Amino acid sequence: MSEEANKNNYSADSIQALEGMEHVRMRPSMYIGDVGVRGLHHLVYEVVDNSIDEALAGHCDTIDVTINEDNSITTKDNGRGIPVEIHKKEGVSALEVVMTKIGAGGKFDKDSYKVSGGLHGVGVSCVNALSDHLHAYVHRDGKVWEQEYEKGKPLYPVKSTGETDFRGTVVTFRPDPTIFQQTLEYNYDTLASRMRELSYLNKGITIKLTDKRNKDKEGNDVEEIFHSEEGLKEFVKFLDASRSPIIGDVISMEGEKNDIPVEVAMIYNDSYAENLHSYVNNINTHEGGTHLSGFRRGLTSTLKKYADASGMLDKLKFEIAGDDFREGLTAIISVKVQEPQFEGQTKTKLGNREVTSAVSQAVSEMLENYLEENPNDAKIIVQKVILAAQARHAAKKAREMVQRKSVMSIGGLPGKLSDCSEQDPALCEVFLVEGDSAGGTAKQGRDRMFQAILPLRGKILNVEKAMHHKVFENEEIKNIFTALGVTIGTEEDSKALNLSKLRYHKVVIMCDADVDGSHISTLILTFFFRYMKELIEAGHIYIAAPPLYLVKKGAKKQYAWNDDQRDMIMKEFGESSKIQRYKGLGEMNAEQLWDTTMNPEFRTMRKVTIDNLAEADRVFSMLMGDEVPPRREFIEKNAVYANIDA
Ligand code: 0RA
Repeated sequence: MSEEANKNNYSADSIQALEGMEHVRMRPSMYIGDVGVRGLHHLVYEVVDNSIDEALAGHCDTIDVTINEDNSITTKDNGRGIPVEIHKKEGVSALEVVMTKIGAGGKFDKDSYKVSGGLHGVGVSCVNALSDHLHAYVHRDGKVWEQEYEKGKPLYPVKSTGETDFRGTVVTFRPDPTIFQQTLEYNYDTLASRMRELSYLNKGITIKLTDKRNKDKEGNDVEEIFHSEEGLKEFVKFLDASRSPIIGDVISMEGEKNDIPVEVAMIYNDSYAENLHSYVNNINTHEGGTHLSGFRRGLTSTLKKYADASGMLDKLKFEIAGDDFREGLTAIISVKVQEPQFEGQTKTKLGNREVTSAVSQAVSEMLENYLEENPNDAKIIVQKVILAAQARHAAKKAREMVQRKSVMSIGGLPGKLSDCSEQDPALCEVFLVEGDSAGGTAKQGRDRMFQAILPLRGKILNVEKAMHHKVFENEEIKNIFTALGVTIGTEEDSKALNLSKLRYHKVVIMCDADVDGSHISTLILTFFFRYMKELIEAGHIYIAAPPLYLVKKGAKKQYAWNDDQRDMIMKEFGESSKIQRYKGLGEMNAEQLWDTTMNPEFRTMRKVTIDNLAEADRVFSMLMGDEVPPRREFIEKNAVYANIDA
């Protein structure tokens, strides 16, 4: 429809708006990714992003997010309030336009500093379309304005309902159960970790999260306040709390290059892992992109120049590679880009070319200054880089050994692997089983057609604290690599895993349901997270869920996976039912293990997913790092599976 026709044809236009909203309801995944747990939480992020935009524009500093008792969500900000006057083009209140027109996005003013706006940038109208009820309150110019909607349709025109001293926007929405069929239940921790992340990425803003469904010891609503004065600098400290820094403080900078705001914070620790997290407009760019390349380029060139000039590299017999500069580095790069181009499989890779040099220049300047002013730290960093280069050479040799083995056919498979007969990897599963005896039971119990068993001996190596070549030399880890058939790229910048030869599309970690077992599954998961993240991201990693109890009465028996289930079964069976608590897989016979844990028809397995990479990184470093108390507390509180979805 042309602009001209648009102006004089409100009704046609509102029909179009309606069609837009209908389209969101018909194809919700196109707008919010999916209609499962992720999509449900995405609704909250979408609304909060609008409030963050207000904050970035300098009009808002406080955002309240409340999970109500009925799992509806209320957000409140002290921004300018969504405009309510009649929108010239549409002939209705601007509030109604913002709430019912897909793509209106909210900001009519092109010059406004809008850079946030959600992963899909779809706007609050999308949330409205996917809610069976939404109530908007605008406090503006001394008046309260309201409008309610059902499935995105206004129930009445915007009306003024009172006076107010407050200024801002309050939105309550209830996700539509006919859309979100999998679950309507909000996860407090998921929302909390996103709000914490947002508060670090946008320093100075206060975000309060309240959960009205749960009370603390005093009987008050569970509540957390997220606020960061130092932004990324604090974020890095938070992520690295369980690691030991080797330099005095977090190196940080913030500035603008070619109109692109760039913020960077980084620190070196005594681990061997590289933890880079990058954000564009507050969105975690899992797949990296031009800003990350810019960071790498700036870091490498500046450190290399410094190291060369220092003479410390003179006796080194081989070249230093880019990777060597990033061992033990934790860094966050955050840029704001007006028109971001997202590429890649999950559309989380920044494509804008101009960003590379902006970030690279900013990082170079920041680092040059720092190295100049902190010669001791500079020396420590260069020494660490040299050590990393030496270790890399050793690791390369070890890795080539693994690779040579995995290229070989059956002869190269680990002796302990009991393979399946099916050839199509899409149909095959491999169980990584704790201990040889449970391995034996699993081997008897499995369906050998499509299920393979790889027993792992005792505790596998804690990769969080091991140098790379130690990891590749480890017997159990070599077995995992060769059994799975995956290889690692050897090219600089393409350490990517080669999944094309993956021999099983389901890799199932099967451990005892006790503290030791969960520790071992965490060790295995840590290995996958650090060395085969692609397997997790592609959804190939699962955790088996063996039952905790067997309830028996006479000939009747039933398994229970938690205390509630156990109690229900006991009630059903009545007096004198007997409970057996399974302490380990070893207490089950082959048939029981098949029935409860391995048979695809009856088992429950949990697919491992990563919601929030930065948080997962922090959790793994904490669980597997040096400091015992936070680990113990975490394991006791969360039984390890904090970041694992069903
Ligand atoms: C459109 C225009 C303006 C602000 C907003 C929308 C706005 C949207 C949301 C959503 C949640 N909180 C919000 N706060 C503001 C600009 C307002 C003006 O120019 O006065």
